[in-house]
Amino acid sequence: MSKQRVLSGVQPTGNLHLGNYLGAIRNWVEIQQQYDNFFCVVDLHAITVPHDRATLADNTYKVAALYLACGIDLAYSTIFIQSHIPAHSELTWLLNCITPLNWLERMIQFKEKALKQGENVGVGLLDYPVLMAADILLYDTDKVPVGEDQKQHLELTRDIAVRVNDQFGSKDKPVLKLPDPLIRTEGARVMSLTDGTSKMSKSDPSEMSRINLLDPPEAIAKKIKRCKTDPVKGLEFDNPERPECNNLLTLYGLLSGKPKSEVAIECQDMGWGQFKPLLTETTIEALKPIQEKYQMIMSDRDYLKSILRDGRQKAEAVANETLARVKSAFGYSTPL
Ligand code: AQP
Repeated sequence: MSKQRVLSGVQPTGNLHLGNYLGAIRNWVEIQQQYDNFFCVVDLHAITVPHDRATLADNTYKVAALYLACGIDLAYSTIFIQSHIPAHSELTWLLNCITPLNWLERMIQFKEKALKQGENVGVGLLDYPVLMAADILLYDTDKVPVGEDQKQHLELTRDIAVRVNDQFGSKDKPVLKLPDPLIRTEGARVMSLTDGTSKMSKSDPSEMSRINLLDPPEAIAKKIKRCKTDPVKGLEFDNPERPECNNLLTLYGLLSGKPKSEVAIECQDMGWGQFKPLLTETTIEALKPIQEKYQMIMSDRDYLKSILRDGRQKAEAVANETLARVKSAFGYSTPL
């Protein structure tokens, strides 16, 4: 029996942080042996908010290098760059034409990001989830490992696929495969260091709100030293009055590899003065091997480019086949 297909990606919109790692990439690494995996750097998504043309290409390579540094293994996984495969944009157009506008206007991420951009909000930001649906559906994906913030977009992807199948397929011959989200409970939502009620995010204007995977030890120490806490003695999980406490304990558990029950007992009598150095040391140690491997990969750009070239060829073959199937179902003639 062939393996089920997994697809996921990260935008090259800035420095990848612990949320991207614990909510997404680390889970990809853990499950990769069981699946046939496609991991893309979603650089078409990166221009849905104002971007810097001088850094886009470089950031894209850096994210690909981080995938490898975090443990993505080419024996099980294909890594490629989204914009190198035109089928992503073409399927987006076809899906746009069958997606009701009000489905997109309902998306929480659109509402949140549109608020920040005011009058300048672009059509691309509204259309982001359709591009994401195209990314997923092109690969006949079975499972999409993402953080909890992407759950609504996954539901929309399924709704779009159902609509295509209803309009252009038949019960025994669906056009598109319906994917399922794969969301871990622990690490699904890593919160900001400066506000335990909002998610850690690349676009937060405050650098102090996140720990980046490539932060040097001094920066990690400074961010944890200054992160928001509370005046209560003793540390505990799951107290809604103490969101920062829950987040920092969760980070400690995930980065140390200790189960929640063990962390709860270890930290129950600690004050912040004792806990913060422990979290600092654990974070630095957890990120060290990733940072070392990243430097090695980035010192050989030709090797990285050859991986991405191979990845493109493999991914493009699958994507083009699906695109042809959808175009035929929509009633298009085959190219002459
Ligand atoms: N705080 C988070 N906790 C858990 N998972 C997270 N992810 C992002 N933030 C957290 C997961 O990382 C993957 C890639 O995300 P993305 O870069 O494509 O876009 P995003 O979700 O919008 O991430 P950011 O950091 O918040 O970027 P900006 O600020 O540019 O929007 C996804 O699987 C996501 O769930």
